[in-house]
Amino acid sequence: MNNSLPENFDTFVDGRKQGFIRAKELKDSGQKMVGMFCGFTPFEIPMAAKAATVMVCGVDEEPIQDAERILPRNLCPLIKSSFGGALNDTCPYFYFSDMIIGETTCDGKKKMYEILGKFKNMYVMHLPNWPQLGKGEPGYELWRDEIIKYKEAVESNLETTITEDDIWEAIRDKNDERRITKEFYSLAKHVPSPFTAMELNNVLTQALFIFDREEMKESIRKVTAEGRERIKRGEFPAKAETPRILITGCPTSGVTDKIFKLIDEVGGSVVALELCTAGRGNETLVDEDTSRDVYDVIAERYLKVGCPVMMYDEQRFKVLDEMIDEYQIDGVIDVVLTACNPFGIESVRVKDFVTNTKHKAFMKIETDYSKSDVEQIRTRLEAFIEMLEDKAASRALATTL
Ligand code: BJ8
Repeated sequence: MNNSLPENFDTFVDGRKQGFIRAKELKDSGQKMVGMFCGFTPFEIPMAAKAATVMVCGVDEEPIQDAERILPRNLCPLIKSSFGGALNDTCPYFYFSDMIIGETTCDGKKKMYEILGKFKNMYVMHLPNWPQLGKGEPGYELWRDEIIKYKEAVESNLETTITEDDIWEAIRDKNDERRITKEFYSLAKHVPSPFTAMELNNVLTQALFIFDREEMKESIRKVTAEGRERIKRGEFPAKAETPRILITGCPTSGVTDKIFKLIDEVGGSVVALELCTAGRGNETLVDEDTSRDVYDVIAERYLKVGCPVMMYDEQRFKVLDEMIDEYQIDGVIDVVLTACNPFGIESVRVKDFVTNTKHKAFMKIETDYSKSDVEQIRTRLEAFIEMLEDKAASRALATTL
């Protein structure tokens, strides 16, 4: 297949950087912007206030040095990079955000927010780390109340009023985006996948920086159409017998080149992402039944984000289970950012599930935002892909018989 990047996919290359100009234009036009860190904070609330939402998680190595003047060095790079970008105003998204929403997920973020809140306008949502989270349980009621308090904080910070109708409209809009996004990445179920790892990842991570919602959805529809065309024409970046990889673990936007680019280079095919940008954040919708309580439908849906920062969470394993089967996965790579306790500790369980329940190959990559381990990771990935080749060939043969 022709390796030059088709125009439709080009929209998503460097989308985060291109978004700087878009964010400035948006602010110049008088629209508000809300910075967010996490898939647990309901996007629908700032959207209902007609504000743009932007992910402010740091993805660059440069701000880390500044962050380490205040934060401990032995902290996850995502936290340090985010903090450094906010500290020196080198991250335009922090600079343009009218308010920042944090959440009590991991200890590192929680404690960083305490300091960040001294120089940025922050609101922190409290997540319930309780074993029982069904409706009527104290944990559930706490979470529903938190969503109402969050709505009130957005209203007072953005000096606006949010009606229930505004929230229902935002629910439909966000669900629509989730459906369109899932339609895109589900094309990778095809054997072989019509996308390279970088294409798949770029669309899923960079679409978030197109703030005009209709433009964003249209751009995703275009790459979905391009994917369908490739399948129809039989033009694929990989072969049926290329090892099919699922990526799980910590957010990967700061390590894209070490994971997605390298897997493309060493001859694997990334077809599924159990990450916040795909399986973890898109598989469940908010119930659109307007006869129900609007805060209940949001509370319910956001408790289904399968992330190890929550205790007693089974959702991540349910999604992993389904994705491994549906995407015909040969091997799972668990990416753990240095010093991330929730994902680091849960990696033991993920390995056990992948190898002993699903009988698939497993590899853990522990890394940070530096470039020092690129060649070491390349060598490990080469060996992993090579190890999978025979099994992948048998899998491909079995599906053609
Ligand atoms: S829903 S994945 S965005 S918490 S910052 S836990 S890497 S030590 S990010 Fe996340 Fe929400 Fe879950 Fe998604 Fe570890 Fe670093 Fe903490 Fe992190």
